[in-house]
Amino acid sequence: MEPVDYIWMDSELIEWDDAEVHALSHGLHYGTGVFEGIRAYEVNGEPVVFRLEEHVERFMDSAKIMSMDLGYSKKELTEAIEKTITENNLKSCYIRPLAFRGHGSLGVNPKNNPIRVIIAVWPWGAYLGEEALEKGVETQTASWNRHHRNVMPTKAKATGNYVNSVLAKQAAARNGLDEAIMLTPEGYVAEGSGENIFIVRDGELITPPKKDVLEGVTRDSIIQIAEDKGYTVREEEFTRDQLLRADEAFFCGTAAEVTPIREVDGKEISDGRGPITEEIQSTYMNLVRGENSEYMEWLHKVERSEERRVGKECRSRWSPYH
Ligand code: PPE
Repeated sequence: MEPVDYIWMDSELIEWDDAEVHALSHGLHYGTGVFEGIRAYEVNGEPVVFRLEEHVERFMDSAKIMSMDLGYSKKELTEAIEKTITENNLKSCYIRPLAFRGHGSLGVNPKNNPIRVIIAVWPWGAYLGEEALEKGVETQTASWNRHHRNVMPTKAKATGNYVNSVLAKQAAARNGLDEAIMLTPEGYVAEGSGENIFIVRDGELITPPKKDVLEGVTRDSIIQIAEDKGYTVREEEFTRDQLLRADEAFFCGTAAEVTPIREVDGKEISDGRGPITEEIQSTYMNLVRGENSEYMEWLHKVERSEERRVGKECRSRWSPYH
């Protein structure tokens, strides 16, 4: 990870090296946090954020599910993200908003643990490697299931949810593979450790239904792109063997963008990047870079303003850290 100058913490820009938290933060002990993953791409020399509004909304929804009062409005969070990008002089970057319960008391019930909000940005290249975008990745189905919807709040992008993603990813890495594919507790294909998944069969796209997966912003974008191209997209449960006999398969996510899946459990799905995957991938990459006028409403131009309000002077809630 390449350090940048500042991380936004509780309304202030803090030097990268100083952006530390207390060892007794509740979020560290119990996974009480929510986060987002967002990307800005350089368009005409300026940073443009892909579907920023949807990501900020999901961040706020995740916080609501976790009973965390962020203390910032959608507008304030949007401006804070813009400020963090521009103050770090970045054009294209990954953006990681994170909210967690800080220190105060310990014990499962968070009683006196102020909500901390940070926004970090840094340059992040291809999530699964540059080569993967062209040649695809090798995967295995994970022995760890995706969470059952009554076990964890799967619609919240909660930090604690990611424990099983980490376990699944580590197991895949130990086997020399790039990524894990997680199944639902009922045994259907759900998603990657940090991506949604699509298969292509007989010219149609199929992706697991929303009830079992994180409602990915990229997933939603791909459905719209594919339908606009005239493809049928079905949001439907499919099994591990349906995945194995697919004509093509790919992951999608903010970090992973559109990454072809070449192999699952030692079996070849397609020889590198299949034709429909390639078409969807190139359309996606063109549109996030502002090269497709049909999807301009998904691009949020970052305003650089000296008058920006979110800063030390307008911290909107009490914090013990300042
Ligand atoms: N499923 C999971 C489990 C997931 O973590 C992500 C994003 C997605 C689907 C796709 O969602 P979206 O980005 O809205 O299209 N994973 C984020 C974090 C990855 C990480 O390693 O950290 C991301 O892509 O930013």
